[in-house]
Amino acid sequence: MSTTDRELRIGMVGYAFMGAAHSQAWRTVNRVFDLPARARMSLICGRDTGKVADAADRLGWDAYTTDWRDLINRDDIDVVDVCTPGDSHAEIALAALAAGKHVLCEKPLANTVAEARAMTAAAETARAAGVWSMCGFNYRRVPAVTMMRQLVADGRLGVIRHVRATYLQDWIVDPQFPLVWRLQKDKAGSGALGDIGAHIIDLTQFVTGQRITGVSAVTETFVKERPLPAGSSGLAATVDGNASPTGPVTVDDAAVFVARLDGGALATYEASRFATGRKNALRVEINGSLGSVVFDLERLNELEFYDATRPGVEQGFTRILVTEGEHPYMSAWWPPGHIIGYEHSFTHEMRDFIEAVATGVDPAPSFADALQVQLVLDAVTRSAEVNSSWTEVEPTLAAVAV
Ligand code: SOE
Repeated sequence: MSTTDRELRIGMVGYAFMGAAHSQAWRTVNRVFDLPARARMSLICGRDTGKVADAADRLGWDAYTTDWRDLINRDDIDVVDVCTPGDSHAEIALAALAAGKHVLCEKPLANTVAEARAMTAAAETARAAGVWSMCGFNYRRVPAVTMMRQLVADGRLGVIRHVRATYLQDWIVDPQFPLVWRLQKDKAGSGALGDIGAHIIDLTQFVTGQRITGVSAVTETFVKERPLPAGSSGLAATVDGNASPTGPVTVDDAAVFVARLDGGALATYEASRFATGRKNALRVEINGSLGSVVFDLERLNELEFYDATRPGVEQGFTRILVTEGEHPYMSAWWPPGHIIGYEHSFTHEMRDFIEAVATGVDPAPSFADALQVQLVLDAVTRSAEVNSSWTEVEPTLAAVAV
């Protein structure tokens, strides 16, 4: 393993789901990959003293603080890892870049295009001083997804005609599920669109090398009022002057859109939190003139590949088990066939971030790449608001059997 004594001292803000996933990756990355620097889990930050102290102990951080500005101002922190809800990404990342800290920021980059533009401009300025930044679209780092990109880049699919992407969850199907931060626009920026739609936007652009140039979209909020979480403050909607135990959902529950990509492909996207039975179901299919490839997160060690250049009698979708040593990232893990999981994508993300920062090259996806995703999110939201392309179906006069 690595013999380097060079350290990158990490300060992470946030300790919930993404904080835990990033902590696992920071703990593991130097034990698996030989890198020019070692990540030191120096400081974790969270607002609640008791909870962040517990997180420091449980997740393996040297120390903790409740003030992210303290974290940023310390001379013994080199990297700021932003794992907070989207409403604080810009403030924290801008301050960290100004303080000369490298930044890894969770997706989506920001809650608005304006914030994303400011973060991208600050990242451009910081880059000139050798300060690097990256946005954490982790699914790019699933070996099968990286291999998907290689198949397209190598021309194995020919001209890309279709992109078909869905990201489906069902954790808020119950109308009694409380009004958590992900369901509040001022905290999350958007709902399923920005949370999981951002992933399939980034992933499909990464795999095809094409960018989305236009969209036509519909969004829906199926459950418009939800119980307030226990201990909510400031959220209590009042009804006739009396505190109401519910509050308004201010984000989309589902977003569906068609898109054109700049290489000519036609694409469909669906991001929903109401796909009952689908827990974290991300699926992307790319159809080209010479073949097709399918990635399914529930079988993340595999790709389905259709090679239309094979003799007709041999044609059919084949299953590629992406666990060989020559597959992306896999030589660092186990022998062929010993599969990896969701959390490995974060370890690969930290691997690439550490190598880029330690060798002084731009990590990908950059804030500029993430800004492009933000621009697509914004276009989808604006399209859904006006949706001028929406054509009503003429109602029939008589009831018809459907
Ligand atoms: C939403 O529940 C979520 O946690 C996303 O925020 C993550 O980005 C995704 O990887 C899993 O689902």
